[in-house]
Amino acid sequence: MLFGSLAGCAPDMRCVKALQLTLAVVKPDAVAHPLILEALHQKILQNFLIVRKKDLMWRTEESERFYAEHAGRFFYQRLVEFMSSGPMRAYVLAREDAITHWRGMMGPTKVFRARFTAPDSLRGQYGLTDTRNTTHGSDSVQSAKREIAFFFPEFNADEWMLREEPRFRLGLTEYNEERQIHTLQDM
Ligand code: 3AN
Repeated sequence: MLFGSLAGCAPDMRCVKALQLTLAVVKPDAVAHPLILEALHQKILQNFLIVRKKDLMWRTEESERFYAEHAGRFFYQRLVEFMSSGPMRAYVLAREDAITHWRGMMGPTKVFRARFTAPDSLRGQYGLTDTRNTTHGSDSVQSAKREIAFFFPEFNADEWMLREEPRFRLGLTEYNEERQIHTLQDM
């Protein structure tokens, strides 16, 4: 199943195994359309606990730094310009298998392939081109750590795992409508 409740968790969001964090980004092509942005937020909410959320816009330098590993590839310049062309939304998401689940929800990088092989995926539904492909997601534990720190330098993931993860895992959270994130219930 592509979308659903949190794996390993009861319907009330209590989970057995430790939660994992990932970085999810809604790219400028999707943020430009409020209805798509809202649909993506609702899908995220059905599948993850939202630990942090931030609306932001990059300068070219940040875009170049984030995608440095792709420097020299034919799509690099296009990618860098696109990612600094308009507002984005970044999330720190939690769930037991956060990295692979979000990658699965996104679907293949290439939109043509996404439309045919994973039509219900986010890129299959909303992707415009191979560059303007709606969302980004970390592809490993190491990249999640690096990318979360890149977008949320003020967020200490180790500290969160130590102090908040146990209570998030137990479902002791509530969704804050105003901030659009999950927060710990008052003790
Ligand atoms: P993914 O985002 O699926 O992990 P990566 O890391 O290979 O894919 O590529 C990073 C970004 O570079 C993609 N999200 C996409 O915007 C862009 N990109 C990758 N491959 C291509 C391509 N063949 N043509 C145009 N843009 C591409």
